[in-house]
Order: sequence, then C-alpha cells, then structure tokens
Amino acid sequence: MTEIRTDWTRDEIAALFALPFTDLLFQAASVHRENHAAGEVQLCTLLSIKTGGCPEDCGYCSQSVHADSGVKATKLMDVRAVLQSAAQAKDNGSQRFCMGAAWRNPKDRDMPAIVEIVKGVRAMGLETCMTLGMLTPKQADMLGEAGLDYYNHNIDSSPEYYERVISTRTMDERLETLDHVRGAGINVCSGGIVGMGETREDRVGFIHTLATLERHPESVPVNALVPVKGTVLGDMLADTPMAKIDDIEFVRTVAAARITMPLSMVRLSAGRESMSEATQALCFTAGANSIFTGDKLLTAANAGDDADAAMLQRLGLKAMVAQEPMRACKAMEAAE
Ligand code: SAM
Ligand code: DTB
Ligand code: SF4
Repeated sequence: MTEIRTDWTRDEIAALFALPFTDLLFQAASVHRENHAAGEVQLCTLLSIKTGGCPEDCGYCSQSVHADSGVKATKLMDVRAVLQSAAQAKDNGSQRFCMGAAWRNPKDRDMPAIVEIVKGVRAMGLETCMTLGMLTPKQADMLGEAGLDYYNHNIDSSPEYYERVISTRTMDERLETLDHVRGAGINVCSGGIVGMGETREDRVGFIHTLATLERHPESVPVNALVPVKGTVLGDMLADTPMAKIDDIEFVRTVAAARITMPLSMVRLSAGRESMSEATQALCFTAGANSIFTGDKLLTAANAGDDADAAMLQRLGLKAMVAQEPMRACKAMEAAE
C-alpha cells in the first residue's frame, strides 16, 4: 500500500509536474494500480436541484446573477421529481447521485426538503452527494444524520488565484465548510477547475492545498473549465484562445492528484464534452477513476451515456460496481 502523506511541499508537487511526461504517467499509473482496480471507472450522475440566480460572483459560473449567460433561475425542485431522476440514474448504471444547488448557502427553511431528498435517494441504494454552498455546523450535522455520503465543496484553485476568480467569499470560508462537513462525519468531495487562465504554479498550489488537508478528500473532482459565454472567464477565454488549457498539462494535473492523494477517487469532471477520447484515455491512465455520465452536468452539456458507453468499451474499462457507501472513508481509516 502506498504511504499516505499530508506533508507534501509545494516544491515536491512542482517537481512532479516537471517530470518527463511518460515518467509522470508511469508513476501515477503505478500508484493507481496499487490502490484501486485500475480497469474500473465510477459512474456518477449530476442533477441541478436548484438552478441559477446565485448571488456569488464565481467568474466561471453560468449560474451567478453576475453572469449574463441566459440561465434562468428556478426554485428548489420538488422532492418527488428529484427521486424520479435518481431512479433513472440508477437504471442507467450510476453508482453515485450528485445534487447541486446554486446557493451561497442553504437557508434553514430549505433543510427539511433537502433531508427528505437525501433519505429518499439513499434508500434506492445510490451513494448520495450534495453541493449546496457554505454550511453551518448545524446544517452539516443535519445532512450527516440524514445519511448523506459525500458533500462537494471545491477549493477551485490555488489560494492566490482563488481571489482573482471569486470576490464574494474567501478560500478560508471554503475550508471552514469542509471542516464542518468532516465534523459531521460526511465524506469530503473537493477539487477544482483547471484552465481558468491560472499558471502552473497555481495548479501546484491547488493540488498542494488538497493534499495537505488533515485528511485527503475522499473524492477529488478535476474540472476543465467549460467556457460559458457571458461569464467573466468564458468571455476571457473566447478573446484569448491561447489561454485554453493544454491537454498534456491537464493530464499532468490529474496525475499529480493521483500521486499525492493515492486513496481518493479522482473524478474527470466538467469539460469532457470537448476533450478527445485520447486525452480522456491519458487521464484514466494517469489515475482518474470516476466520471459524470449523462447528457447534462448542471447547466452545461456532457458527453452523454451512449458516447461514454462506447468510449469505455473501446478502452476496455468497466463501470465500477456499486459499493457500500462510505467505503472510501473506511479505506482511509484502515490505512491510518
Ligand atoms: N453553489 C455550490 C458551490 O459553489 O459550491 C454548488 C454548485 S457549483 C456549480 C459546483 C462546482 O462546479 C464549482 O465549485 C466549480 O468547481 C464547478 N463549475 C462551475 N462552473 C463550471 C464551469 N463553467 N466549468 C467547470 N467547472 C465549473
Ligand atoms: C464538480 O466539481 N463539478 C460538477 C460538480 N462538482 C457539482 C459541476 C460541474 C459544473 C459544470 C458547469 C455547469 O454544468 O454549469
Ligand atoms: Fe453560485 Fe456555486 Fe456558481 Fe459560485 S459556483 S456562482 S457559488 S452556483
């Protein structure tokens, strides 16, 4: 079993990024094989349970009121409609059902419906994940008691670049919510976005922040920016096409996540729709072992079930069989 370290230095992570590509890939693939079934990919489904109208100003997001993206604001979905979507995701072979709300934080009056949703989805035998913005310790406890398996709350980038992308909250506030989630005994899902115009140093800082948390997130989503017209970053990318992330640099980021956080599920998240299968194959080789399936992410298009089934078959990869939720957490405890 690979040694699990939370004392990574930025220099060590920068040295990983700087390795000859094939050496980096070999090292990441070796760590992946030592800790996971390398031929298996976890399939997750996303549902936006409350879309748009978010007061935060995240420069990448179509759902911010500060963006002119044309996304319409909706109310929180009806519990029954969410459960119907979850049942469909299960029929399509999904292992985890991730639900997102475009909130800065949930209001206390939203919590009873959220708790009902968690209980209902979990009763179907799906792993549950929610991403609702900042949580108070009490709200985190309510979610934990309802049986929520994972909470997604991304740190998005390095601490230095974070404040250039978002002004309405700080990275420290993000880390505080992660503490509340841990305190409530919920598994942590935290990652970020590559391709927002950040430097390699920022990508090093991003991985460093996650890999030096007291406990690594059980899930690490690595998103490639989906450039949405009307958002600050989407428009910036349209004006400066050279800013688009290089595929090899994206794979390097995935590899660095895998090497530094050996037990975590590394999710190849947003941005697959415009990624070649060859690049995705390199990501799987570099240790990515989870994807979002289905036609839609939260508001943006995704690759779609048929295209993914064909890709996985061509690559000889299998869908991970649903496991007992909280396994990742237990595996980490066992390793300690
Ligand atoms: N409001 C909650 C929050 O910010 O935590 C939950 C929803 S938010 C849309 C979830 C994550 O999606 C963000 O943290 C960000 O990493 C990712 N995301 C949002 N827009 C994206 C885009 N255009 N491209 C790539 N990732 C994106
Ligand atoms: C994550 O890291 N990526 C997902 C999930 N967590 C919630 C969201 C991706 C959103 C992509 C842009 C959109 O659909 O609007
Ligand atoms: Fe709101 Fe989340 Fe989008 Fe930021 S990423 S604007 S918090 S929905």
